[in-house]
Amino acid sequence: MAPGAFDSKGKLETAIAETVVKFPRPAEVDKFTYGTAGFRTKGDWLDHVMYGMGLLAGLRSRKVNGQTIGVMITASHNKAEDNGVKLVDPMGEMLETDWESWATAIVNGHSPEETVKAYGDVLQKYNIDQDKPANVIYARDTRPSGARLVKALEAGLKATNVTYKDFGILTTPQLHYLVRATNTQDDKNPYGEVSEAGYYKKLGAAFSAAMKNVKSNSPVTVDCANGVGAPKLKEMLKYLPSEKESGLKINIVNDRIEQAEVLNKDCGADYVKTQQKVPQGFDGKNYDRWCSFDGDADRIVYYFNDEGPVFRLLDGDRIATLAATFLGELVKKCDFEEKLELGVVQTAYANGASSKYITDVLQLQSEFTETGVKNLHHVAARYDIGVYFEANGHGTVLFSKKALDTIWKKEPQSPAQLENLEALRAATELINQTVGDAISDFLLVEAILAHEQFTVREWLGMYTDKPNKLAKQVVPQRDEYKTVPKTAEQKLQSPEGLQDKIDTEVAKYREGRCFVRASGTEDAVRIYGEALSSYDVDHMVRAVADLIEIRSGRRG
Ligand code: 16G
Ligand code: MG
Repeated sequence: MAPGAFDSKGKLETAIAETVVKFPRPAEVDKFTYGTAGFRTKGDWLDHVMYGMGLLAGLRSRKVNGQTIGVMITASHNKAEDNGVKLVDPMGEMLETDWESWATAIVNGHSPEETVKAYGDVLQKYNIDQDKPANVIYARDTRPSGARLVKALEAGLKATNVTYKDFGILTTPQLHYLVRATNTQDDKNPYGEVSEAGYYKKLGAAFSAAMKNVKSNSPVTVDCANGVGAPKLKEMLKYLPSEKESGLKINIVNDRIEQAEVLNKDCGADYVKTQQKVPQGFDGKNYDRWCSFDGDADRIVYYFNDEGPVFRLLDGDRIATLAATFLGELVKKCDFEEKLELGVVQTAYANGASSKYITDVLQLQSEFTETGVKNLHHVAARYDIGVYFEANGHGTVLFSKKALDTIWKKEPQSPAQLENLEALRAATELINQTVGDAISDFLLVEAILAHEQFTVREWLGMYTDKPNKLAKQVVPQRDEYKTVPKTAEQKLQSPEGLQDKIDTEVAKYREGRCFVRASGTEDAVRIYGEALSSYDVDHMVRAVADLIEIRSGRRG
């Protein structure tokens, strides 16, 4: 490399400087930050960010010896005018945390020189050889701004000599699947075919295997949030056993992707979970089984109307306990010579009754991490079988290499054991190992309900939720609210003295648990509380909210 030049030809700095000016920073944004789920803001303001992510994706690929990196353009459950972007690492997992600050640095340059410098800083920091190959694949959800943003991304990729492929419109988990499939093509056990059809084939075959000896309690209705989940689930149906074979009838509602403004509007997983109500378009009778995907189909929640009608939610905690029960039983029945350790990972927002059920009834290990999928994912990966779910419906199950070897090598000792082994094997194929996936989780839940012959009522009856409340309090400066490390965000270390006051308040309530943490996505703090009765919860959460308001007022 020539002194001071990024590549052997010495042309790269000029290429970046000349192209970045075509995607100027929007005046409206002071600073972009790569948060829990990447960059996310109004689609109109993201061209510059997208260009920068093209640069960073190429750097990341070169850093990992040319393995393929993914770029997903989506704003998940946000309104249609928003958009966002996140990078996917080689095994389909979220971008390594250390690189988030580089993402922030590379998109916040105020001049072409600053962007070039940020690029050079990454090259230098990781000793990256710019002349080596780089590979990137990308996809986007159904948002109107997606097609334009792709152009900005491609400009960043072209400027830095990256080989790239556009996979068009996909769900977020499909892109994660493709990244892993691409990077394992030459392995003994490739993750799957590198195509959208490969995804459906893999899941379809696994679902057929899982349903081989059982029949479903039909039907189920899926609210697709008027997002990308709708066309993709419709495509998935073509690869599933027929209604006659499986007993499962799948209805799809909220599939109007051509009307951008209805995306996530009064529907979808986030709406149902936060509003605790059925979505727009709901026409179910009591006890009808419904579920909702979010806008990019990486989250799912189930629900039904009970007598009354009373709305009943079967959220991520319920899916985690259902999956852990099912997998735990199968592992026991398969009687492996080698012990497989099963654990369930949740965040502090998990209902206490679900955690108690995991430890006391299922006798499994239960752990808590900080909010955000990447945090749960890493802890779950330490188990042979690690189930992780956030209450909001994002989660999956991870199988270690040891678990997979054990499960696939075992010689069944009886026809009954063979059946259990086949069901377990099917589960390892059905579950997306890279990230929470609404389509994959949906098929898993449907297969489990068929195996257990559970109605939604019986599923709900596994345990009784503790009365709880999640409140939000807007504060002048949310970053003042910092939590003590390794407490799963349940203790504040600042503002000083506030945690003591919260503790004093919470101690007044029977079986009270309450914590405050700054949101990573909104200018507010969240207050979560649980206690023996709804009356207690309401009072406790209000009292804690008052403590925060008094503080904010003082600042004011
Ligand atoms: C992001 C996270 C989600 C988390 C949520 C918390 C990913 C892909 N998404 O959407 O897992 O539950 O943030 O939001 O990690 P909050 O910080 O506003 O409470
Ligand atoms: Mg999402």
